[in-house]
Amino acid sequence: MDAIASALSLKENLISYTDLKEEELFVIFPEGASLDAVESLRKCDIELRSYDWSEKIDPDILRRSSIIVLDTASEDQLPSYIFDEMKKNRDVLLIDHHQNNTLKAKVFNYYWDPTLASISELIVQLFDREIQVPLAKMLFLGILTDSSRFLRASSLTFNSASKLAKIVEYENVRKCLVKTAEDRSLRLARLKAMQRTIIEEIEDRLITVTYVSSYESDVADFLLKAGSDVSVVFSPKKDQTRVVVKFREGADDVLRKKVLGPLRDLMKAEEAGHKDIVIFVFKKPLTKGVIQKYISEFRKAMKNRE
Ligand SMILES: [Mn+2]
Repeated sequence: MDAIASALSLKENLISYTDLKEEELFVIFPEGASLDAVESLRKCDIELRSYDWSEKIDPDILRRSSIIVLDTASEDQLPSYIFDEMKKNRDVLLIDHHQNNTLKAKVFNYYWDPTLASISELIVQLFDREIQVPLAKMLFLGILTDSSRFLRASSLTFNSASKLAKIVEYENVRKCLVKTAEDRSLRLARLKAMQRTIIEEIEDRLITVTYVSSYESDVADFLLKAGSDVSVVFSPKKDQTRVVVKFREGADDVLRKKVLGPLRDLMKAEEAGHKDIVIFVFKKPLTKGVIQKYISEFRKAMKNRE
């Protein structure tokens, strides 16, 4: 949604502020539009088909053009003929906000700002005249989707949203967001995690330990919200096992040591993170049975440190 809104709005912008003509600008969505995006737009009374865009472009036209690539983090999101042209074309500009962007190292020019919650919020700032209602709705949806409804947001996110809220009713746009299939698997992961959660009490503090195969970070947050002081979530992946540890704000060092010490001894894994989040990456996939054994050893070790 963010990419669609940004691209269509940028085109509009370039037409109003430069001498570029409508027919000189091509909007390409190489992966098409996602079903969720189309559904959101439909609920907001916007027909994406009524806009001028395509999934492909003639490689000859591409070669003779300046290229702006929006909201794209890696080359797998692009067909190879576009990526190959991007690598060669000096007149290319990548604009992105993804934390892990591997594409920027491969192109001549980029603007990369991972503090942006969305590209849409950046594009809103480019307009200095009224934004048309359908584009305003799209940009608002782009911001809402990428910021997880303002869960990740900066002053720029709010500033742009506020500009849009003067053109379209926030409540009407919010209603256009669709529940994605992901929502269901996320809910399932949370419920499974709850079912498997064990609760330890150490000096009045509540520590929850569980395992899920995906959404471990979200599940760790969820367990904090549910009341834990520390949540420890094991997650077996194809070629590694991750353990996400999240502390409630204000957790003290004693508690940190009691939880992280035994995990370090047990996992002997690479560790990254900051104050309230620590992630261990163990370079081996573990089966559920082995993870359950690790969890019970971890419990014992925590108790022994008491
Ligand atoms: Mn985005």
